[in-house]
Amino acid sequence: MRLSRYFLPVLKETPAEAQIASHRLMLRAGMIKQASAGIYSWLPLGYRVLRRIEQIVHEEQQRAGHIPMLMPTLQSADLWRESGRYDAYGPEMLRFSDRQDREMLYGPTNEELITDIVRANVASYRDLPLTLYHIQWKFRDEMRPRFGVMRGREFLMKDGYNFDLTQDDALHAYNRHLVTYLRTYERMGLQAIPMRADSGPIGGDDTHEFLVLAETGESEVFYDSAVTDIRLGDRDIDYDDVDQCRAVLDEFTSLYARTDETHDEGEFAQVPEVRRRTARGIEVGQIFYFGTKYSEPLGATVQGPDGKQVPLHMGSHGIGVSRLVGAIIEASHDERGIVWPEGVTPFHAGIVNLRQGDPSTDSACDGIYRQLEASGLTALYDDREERAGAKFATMDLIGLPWRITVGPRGLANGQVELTSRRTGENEAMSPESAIARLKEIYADV
Ligand code: P5A
Repeated sequence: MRLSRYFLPVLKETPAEAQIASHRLMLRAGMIKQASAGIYSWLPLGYRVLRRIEQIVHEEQQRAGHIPMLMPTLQSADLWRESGRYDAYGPEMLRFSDRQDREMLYGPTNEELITDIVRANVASYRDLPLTLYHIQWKFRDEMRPRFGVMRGREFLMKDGYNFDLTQDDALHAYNRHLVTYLRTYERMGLQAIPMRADSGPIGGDDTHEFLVLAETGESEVFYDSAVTDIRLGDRDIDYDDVDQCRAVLDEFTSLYARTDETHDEGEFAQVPEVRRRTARGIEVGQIFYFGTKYSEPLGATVQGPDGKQVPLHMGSHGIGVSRLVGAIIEASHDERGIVWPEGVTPFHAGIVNLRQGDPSTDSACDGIYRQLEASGLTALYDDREERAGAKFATMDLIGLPWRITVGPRGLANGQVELTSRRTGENEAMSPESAIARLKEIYADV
């Protein structure tokens, strides 16, 4: 993409309404624009990051055999009456009527809708296990929407639902989701710690939230610092292997790590004092096992191996896709702007032409741009007639992890500069070497 033809409305001033870094930077970098309280338009740069995050979520869900689909945003109140949640959900649910006076709502979550699909179409234990998911906008009329996309009213969620014959099978699905989530967050350059939490309006006994530690996080968390040393890394996980998934859950959840909802001072006191931590965290996902809470009232049963009808064991699992954009920025920025992890960057590299209009720099930039795109890497080429300082400031603000700078002096020696946004390190090399280096870097992402 050539910047002269793109739509990147960066702001010079720091917006007064934004209290935390990610919100400020998303506004300044022209990623979002508020439409009304807690509701945002995703401008082109923000939309690219959102799509990258969705892509990673899709890949990791499908790696585990979970099946993508799409349910609507609007739902009928009738289904929620069947489950008993229509009245229980309270003022966070946006309710309205259509022209036929049918009561409708904007879905805050989809347990009822998916259970309705499954009860109509799954009749036998032979059709199980089944995990369906979608990535769809939700609406929750939060009392205090704040921090930009972190706590929106309209927000994008990946929500997945498992249907199993037995509690054991459903607990395997729970563990399997935990592993997929760990991998998903690590690919985004994040450490998200599973912490025992409260199940709130979704219900059930087993639930973990995934928290990214950050001073600006909304949740208070208590944990054993040793939990921050554990990584999933690139271990090969067989998602059908019950013991292997269980072992990962045990490894990640046996040390003390809880949100304030389930915190227990007595148990926390058992953690060696030097490792006891109280901090804040951003909740980027949550998994639930709730058994037959929805399948029983909605009559979602299957015929078991013995011929008897049994209610399905279920769980649901959510990732805050739009919130993740903010969480990643909270975890990765500096005083000049965003620093995107390679996994989610909106463009793989920026190209800065230090002397626009000079035939040699123009043609070198064009060549680099074409070669990057031909190798499947995306580039944002700053081809505007601007001062070098202004071009660097824009690149730093929008946070592309790598920048190729092309100036007449270097080019006279056949060299350009490759700069890391994270470390600020510069290296002079030929355009071919810079392209080869970027290919190498992104091959592992
Ligand atoms: C699990 C999937 C559920 O709704 N039902 C379907 C279950 N879980 S949850 O924890 O309530 O939400 C899942 C994730 O969505 C994000 N989230 C939000 N993001 C931005 N703004 C909000 N107002 C908001 N509310 C929830 C969180 O990341 C949460 O973990």
